[in-house]
Amino acid sequence: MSVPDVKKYLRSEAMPTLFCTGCGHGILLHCLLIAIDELKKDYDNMVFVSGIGCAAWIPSPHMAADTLHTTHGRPIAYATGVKAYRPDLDVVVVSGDGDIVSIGGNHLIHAARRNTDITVIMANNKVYGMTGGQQASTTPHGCITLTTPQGNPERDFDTCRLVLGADAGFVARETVAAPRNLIKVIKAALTHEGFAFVETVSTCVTHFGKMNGMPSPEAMIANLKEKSVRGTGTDLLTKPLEDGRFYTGIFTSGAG
Ligand SMILES: Cc1ncc(C[n+]2csc(CCOP(=O)(O)OP(=O)(O)O)c2C)c(N)n1
Ligand code: SF4
Ligand SMILES: [Mg+2]
Repeated sequence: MSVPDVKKYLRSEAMPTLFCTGCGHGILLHCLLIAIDELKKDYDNMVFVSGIGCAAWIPSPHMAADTLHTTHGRPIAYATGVKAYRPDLDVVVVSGDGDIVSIGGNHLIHAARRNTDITVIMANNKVYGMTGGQQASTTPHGCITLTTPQGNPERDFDTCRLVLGADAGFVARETVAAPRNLIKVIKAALTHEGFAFVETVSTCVTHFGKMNGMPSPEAMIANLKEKSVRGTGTDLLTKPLEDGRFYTGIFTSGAG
């Protein structure tokens, strides 16, 4: 299998990436660029919007494109403004779970409800990575974080289910342990007309993995492979799995 050379999409002065060794955000960046290349997208017609956090660094500073590095929790609001003013542009939000569904959850559900024609790629590393690994609304029940040393007493959001409940037309989840599938999902999202949501599961190696039995990037990848269960159809999301397992795939790609 040949892999496209994506260096032309990157700012060489920003490489190597700012991420910790083995962080899945780098894999997501690579997969996004391959998807753009394989679709032969006009890079000059695309705008990438992020908030604040490690994941928010995926577009900026790494991508040699028009990028908006905005405020924590608000990338979807900025992206909505860009799309409203310039509907001809392809607007893609790439940011963290904290940005998109914790502090930014309100913008997420309303963009889904309105069927705003943007693609939202949420890098779900299960914590607020940049600030030291605090518990987020995506931290699974029982997991140890900086702020839940006895284990998280709360349950986490299933963000795919949340946006589906707000009538999102395209909803998918994939992990960084399945890059070829992740590329396919991103390609499908980028070609979907209307609101498209992709959750990319990629646990934070530094702040989540080490506290929850995944001390290395290899252990994180092995865990994601073990826990992800492939499937399609929206009814999957109403049947949560046990033992930390979760569904991956395109759950819906109909009209929003
Ligand atoms: C309004 C506001 N609240 C809090 C912060 C502090 N802050 C910066 S990054 C961040 C966490 C980012 O988490 P996430 O979006 O999940 O990205 P990650 O670093 O995990 O990839 C927080 C809480 C901030 N910059 N602005
Ligand atoms: S702190 Fe976590 S999310 Fe941030 S770069 Fe390191 S491994 Fe990635
Ligand atoms: Mg996060």
